Order: sequence, then C-alpha cells, then structure tokens
Amino acid sequence: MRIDIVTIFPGFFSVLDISLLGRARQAGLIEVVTHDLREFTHDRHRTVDDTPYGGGAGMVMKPEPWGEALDAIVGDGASDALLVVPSPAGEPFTQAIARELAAEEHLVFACGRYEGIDQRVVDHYAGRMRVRLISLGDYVLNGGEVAAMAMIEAAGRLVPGVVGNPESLVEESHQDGLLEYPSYTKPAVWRGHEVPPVLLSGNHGRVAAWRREQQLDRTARVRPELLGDAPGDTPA
Ligand code: 6GU
Repeated sequence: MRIDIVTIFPGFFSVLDISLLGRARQAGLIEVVTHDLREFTHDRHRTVDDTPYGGGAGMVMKPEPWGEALDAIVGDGASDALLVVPSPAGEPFTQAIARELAAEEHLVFACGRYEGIDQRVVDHYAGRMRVRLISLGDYVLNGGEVAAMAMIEAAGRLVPGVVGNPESLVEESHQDGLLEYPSYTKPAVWRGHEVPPVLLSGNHGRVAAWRREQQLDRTARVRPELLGDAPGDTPA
C-alpha cells in the first residue's frame, strides 16, 4: 500500500517511523510519503490560506496549492487512488471504513487546517477519482493531521502482514460489532484483585462463553446503540 499525505505540518507524521507501522514501512508493506503543501505555493510568504468569500471568522485554504500538490501525486488525469479528506463534516470513521481503506492500493490524505479547504478542491477531484470526507468523531480538532494519523494507524494494521499474529485482529473491539472482553495476565492475584477464576479453569468452552457475556455486558452498559448490529446471540 502507498500512502501520500499533503499537510502544512509534515513533521507531524514522523511518529509513523516508529512502532508497528514503522516496522511495516521498513518491511516494504506500507510506503508513506509526506508532502509539504507550502512547497506548492509561489509567493514569498508561501501563503496557503485566505479570507472566506461571504465573510465570517477564520481562514480558508486556497485551492491552487492543493491542486498543484495533488496533481503532483496523482497526475493530471483520472486516478485509481482514493482521496481521503479528514473533515468534521465527513462520514464517521468506523472499523468498517478502516477495513475499506486497508484494501486500497493507494491512499492520498489531504489534511486541511483553519476552517477547511476551498470546496472546489473536493468538487474537482471528485470528477477524477474517488473522494471520501471522513470525520474522526463529533468534536473539533485544529486540523486533519491527527485524524489522518488515526485513520492510517487503524487501516495500516489491517494490511496483511503488518500485525504479526492475524488472530489478534479477530478478537478485538469493533471487529465483531461489540466491545472487547477484559484481558488478564500473571500474577493471578494483584493488589488483592483476583483474575476471574473461569480463566484459570482450562475449560475453553466456558472461557469463550464468559468472554462473550463480558462483551455483551460491556457493550450494553457503555455503547447500547451497538447492540442492534451485533451478529449472533444479540439479546432481545
Ligand atoms: Cl477529520 N478534522 C478536524 N479538523 N476535526 C475533526 C475531525 C477531522 N474529526 C473530528 N473532528
């Protein structure tokens, strides 16, 4: 998978050099290239924003640097790449979307700052490639960088080979539509807190049943709205 990121803060993405995704990049499973939007300006101040037409507070990112930057990545015709624009006005990011992104060969992230990017950038590229506006959730970030990072981490770890043991992807929160069950390791008693005895029983059937029950309990308590979509033994 190839990931291009356009941003005015390319340094933000240096954390992708470390940890799991860093290893995936070294192994050649994921190639990440950042592009500084200001390199595609032509004025002395490297201006990327301007005041909004119609008035209002804040600044809007000018379309020209975006056009030059994105053309440098996808060429000047149609492209098979998927353009992801992190935006609080986008569709909510989910594990299902992470799986869709992980199946792409080429992702391009356009990280806006200020009050967003001139709408014509999205309108223009939507005529040449697939474009998705995706939101991390219902709260406000200063820009798309942190959101892009979250999406890259969530999708990147689903690329085959990135996570060493693929089974660890199966039993985690949201993979089956439920929150995950609580996990325990040694010692069996810590500061007076015991590991639930069923986990020490060696009875795989009872362990699996207990874990499922914990998933349903947790989900009902914290995220009841998820239960409508859970496969299998959803309570009435
Ligand atoms: Cl994707 N961008 C920004 N700027 N704020 C957000 C967001 C994205 N998702 C939630 N808040």
